[in-house]
Amino acid sequence: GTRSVLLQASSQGKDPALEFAASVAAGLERRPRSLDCRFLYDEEGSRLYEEITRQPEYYLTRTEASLLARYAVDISRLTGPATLVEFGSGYSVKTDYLLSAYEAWSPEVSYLPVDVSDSALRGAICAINRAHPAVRVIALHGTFEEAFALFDHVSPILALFLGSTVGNMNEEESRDFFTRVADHLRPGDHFLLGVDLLKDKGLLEAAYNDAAGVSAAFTGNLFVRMNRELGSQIDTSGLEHVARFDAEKEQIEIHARFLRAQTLELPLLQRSFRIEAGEEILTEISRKYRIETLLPEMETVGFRLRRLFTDERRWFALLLLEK
Ligand code: AVJ
Repeated sequence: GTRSVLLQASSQGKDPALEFAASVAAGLERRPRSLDCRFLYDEEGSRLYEEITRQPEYYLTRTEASLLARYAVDISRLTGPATLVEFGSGYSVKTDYLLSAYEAWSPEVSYLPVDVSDSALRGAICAINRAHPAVRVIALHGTFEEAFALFDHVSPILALFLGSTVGNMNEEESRDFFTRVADHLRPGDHFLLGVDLLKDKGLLEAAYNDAAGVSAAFTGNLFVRMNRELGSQIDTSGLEHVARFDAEKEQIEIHARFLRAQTLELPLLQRSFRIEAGEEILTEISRKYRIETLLPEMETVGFRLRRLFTDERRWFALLLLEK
């Protein structure tokens, strides 16, 4: 609709392929080797993740969606009218419940989704224009960091960080991120945070190793993307998806294991990397949370809890926080 816009964040001047190559090179120089999970979300990766969310083993999205369906109206009453700013919005499927609830205050809700996938943002704009014609969508294609500039122009805000996306960040990264969110909100603004809770290892590992193989395809797609965009010349049939729960770190760790030795080329940087047979490259972590440790962390950075919503099995939690 004419009320919606898609903004491209500051990437002007930078060459995306060169930035991608530099990130891959930095990751392959690290020990253990790892890649930035942000690059999992090209058009095909965003589509595959959406397919993961529909797998029977992947309880996260379904559980969070049922919490939002049940509590969206309560959340909107607790915050009052607000502009919704969503970090890592993807296709904005779950946001639908919140948009409906906030439309009760006034149909002219503003919604600012922020994502690194512009295909997902385009999909979200189409779906929202259809389902919520009065909602004004101002989509930002960029990183979370680039989104903070928007905060100064909007008030009051309900910032959304759903789906346990925070689980992709390590402890230090998430503390920095929460601090940045708190610093950019004003007193009376809110932050709705969705987190996957610590649970039985079998259930966790099943969620990241679905029988249909969609999780494996999602991991493999990162290398397909590298071949296409960077000319990395990886034989992707020689890769295996490995996801296991580290009980001590309380996180799922996802790797691509190289079944055979290969050389990964980065012609843009004129570099190549030897990967040994059996070597594993970390593509993502997915941290699992305890309310009793997360809440004090949120309080330390300047939030107070308005309400905690969780399901009967205590698999997933939504924290409604106030600045
Ligand atoms: C999008 C980060 C929430 O960690 O559960 C799912 C990503 N990767 N299966 C998660 C993911 C493989 C997902 N998050």
